[in-house]
Amino acid sequence: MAKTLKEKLGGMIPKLREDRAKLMKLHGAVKISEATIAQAIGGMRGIKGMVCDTSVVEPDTGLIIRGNPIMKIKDRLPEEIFWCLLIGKFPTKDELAQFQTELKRNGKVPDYVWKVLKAMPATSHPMAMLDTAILAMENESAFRKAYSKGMNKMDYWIPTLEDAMRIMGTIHTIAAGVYRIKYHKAKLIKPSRVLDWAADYAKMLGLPPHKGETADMMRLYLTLHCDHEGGNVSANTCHTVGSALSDPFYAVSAGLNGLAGPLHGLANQECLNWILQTMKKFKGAPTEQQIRDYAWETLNSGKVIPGYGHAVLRVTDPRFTAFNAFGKKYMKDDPVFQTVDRVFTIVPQVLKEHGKAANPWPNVDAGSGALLYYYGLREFEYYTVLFSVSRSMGMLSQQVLNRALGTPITRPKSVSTDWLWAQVNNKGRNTPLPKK
Ligand code: HAX
Repeated sequence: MAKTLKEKLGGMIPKLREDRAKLMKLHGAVKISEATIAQAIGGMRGIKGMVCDTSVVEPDTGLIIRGNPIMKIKDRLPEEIFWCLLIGKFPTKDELAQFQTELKRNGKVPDYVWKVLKAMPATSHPMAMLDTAILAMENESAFRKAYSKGMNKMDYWIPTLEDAMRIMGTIHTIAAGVYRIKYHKAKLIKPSRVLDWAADYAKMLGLPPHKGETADMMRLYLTLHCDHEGGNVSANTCHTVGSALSDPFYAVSAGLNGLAGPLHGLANQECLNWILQTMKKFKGAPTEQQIRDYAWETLNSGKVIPGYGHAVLRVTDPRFTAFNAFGKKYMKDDPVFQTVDRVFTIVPQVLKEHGKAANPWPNVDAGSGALLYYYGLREFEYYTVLFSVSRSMGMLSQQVLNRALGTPITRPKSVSTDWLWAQVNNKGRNTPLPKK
């Protein structure tokens, strides 16, 4: 019989702990980063001050999951990706089958969660609904129960993994329920006993199957958004909240609240909105010149062009490339997809001329909306929920590993503006302080 995820992880943890302890003891004083005033004011961009082993994002290559560039593993199932995020290798066929069965065993959404969702105002944003549902489910937390009974630190990862399985087992069902409740799509569709995670999600949303293409698109979507190292807003928030030993329901809900911001995950709803506005303005798929004009109009009105730019990447996001290739294969004549593709040829030039964005290239959010729209998911306010279902894999795997390694509570040092001025003057600059 294949090993379970818990058995596999349990077997790895002693060595992970030993290696971490050795690194701390022998090399803890090695300097890895310095911070400037610009970085302290500018969102700590580029300061290396946390550890994340599930994935790395390099400016010139994009997302790498446990050593695998995302383009090489884009056709893997999301369940395989979750396993790999945690274990560092892909599961065997038997391990995968067992893991999928275990996820289904964790798939019951408590009735009170549906009641909470149905009680929310009709105008609630789908992200507020999803995050509320995850938080409401905190009542199920195995970590909280074990902690309040008294638990050895060495065992923290065990109920954390149980909570992770519970969240992974239910989040797609909850997310589909959010969609059907929010957009009045008749009754909820129950999870299947046989479908994989992504195909089941597509089915529970009630999307037409398009001869299996919708499920394929969903697998790709959930695989590509799975993780993006540790410093982005959602991962970092989840990490910080979890570091206080708040259980995964608290931490993931908090991380997802960060994902709901327009500079982060909400950009995908903003992106399709921008594309559709362009099409509306020019009555159909716009020409290159029309896109150029509209891009300048957006920039000149002090707004950002959603889906372009990145805090770390300095090339076209490979995840955008993967979505674009899927679109070219299945919907090359679709006007929304054609507009996305045309925008890709124009907007980077415009952003370069504009001269502000450090990265003029598209990020993951620039392309995904056109695919969702094509397969019938037209409520683009909902798109960040799909992103969240996927990103829960990264947040949860990071949290389980952090509990296994005993990562301490996060507590960076903040400084006051006066202190910054004092540093400037201590360096012999003697700049007069601004008047208060
Ligand atoms: N359109 C217009 N201006 C842009 C821009 C864009 N797409 N991207 C960056 N800029 C501007 C910034 O607003 C900033 O202007 P100010 O100096 O006036 O403040 C300047 O260029 C420098 O910013 P940067 O260093 O290039 O970018 P940041 O690291 O500060 O921010 C963002 C990265 C992703 C937030 C930014 O590029 C942006 O706002 N993009 C549009 C929104 C978006 O697509 N977000 C999704 C990102 C991917 C993600 O996290 N998904 O979840």
